[in-house]
Amino acid sequence: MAQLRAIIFDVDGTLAETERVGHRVAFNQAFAERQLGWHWSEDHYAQLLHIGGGKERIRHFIAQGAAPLPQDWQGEPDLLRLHQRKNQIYQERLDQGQIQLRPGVLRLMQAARSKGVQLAIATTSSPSNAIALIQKLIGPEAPSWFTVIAAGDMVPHKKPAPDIYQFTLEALDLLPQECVVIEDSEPGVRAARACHLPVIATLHDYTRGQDFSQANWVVTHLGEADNPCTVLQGAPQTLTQITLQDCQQLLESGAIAQ
Ligand code: XBP
Ligand code: MG
Repeated sequence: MAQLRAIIFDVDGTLAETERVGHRVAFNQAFAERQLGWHWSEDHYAQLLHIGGGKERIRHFIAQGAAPLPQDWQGEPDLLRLHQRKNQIYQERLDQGQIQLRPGVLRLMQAARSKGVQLAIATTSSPSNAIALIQKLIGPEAPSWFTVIAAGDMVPHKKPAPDIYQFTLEALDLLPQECVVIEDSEPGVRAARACHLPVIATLHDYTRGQDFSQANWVVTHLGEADNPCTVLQGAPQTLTQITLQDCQQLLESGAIAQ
């Protein structure tokens, strides 16, 4: 019988709602400092989130042709500087306490640790952003909770490509049927399912309209005793919190074969 050995967490949107008040605001501040005259509204950013990776998102925005480029724009070196500055601002916002963990995330991580179930991270964002978020929102020593922190440019292609989940599985040295993935976005779900990993999607305002038909279970969030989640797809309707037993039940339901 399939035994749960690891829970693999996405970061942005899954551990915390980082995009709206974190990355998006930081992108806009970096654009303003460089006097680019660009601004990503909440609605526009929701569309741009289909492009995984901050550098890739800026490249896509420029390629669309709607972004005026200044005369002194030096192409890729400027883009990389802009992205680096965005990440500095993002990490400052984390330090200022602008971003919090989503319900149930810490509870499920602590339960996994107490039962010897490994934890891993598979994110499109950079390793430094992922580690900064974990240290700030969980604790300075918390990166050591994770057997693998797979992030950003460690792989050639970002979500929805399967690369980051393939990398994580190989680093864990586990089979898909021994793991459960927690995601928040359609590209993330597609990436994990392409590796035959079972996926629980936790929605939020930015991703609610996306296509989650490939996710095994869809819930509003992971749930707490005093803040129950609502089941939107797949899981037993009575479920109010995602526990280790629920993750085990998902594996036993044969999710990977679907
Ligand atoms: C979400 C992303 C990231 C962030 C920005 O990643 O697509 O690109 O928006 O991060 P995930 P970077 O949900 O996989 O955690 O600018 O560092 O790419
Ligand atoms: Mg995400």
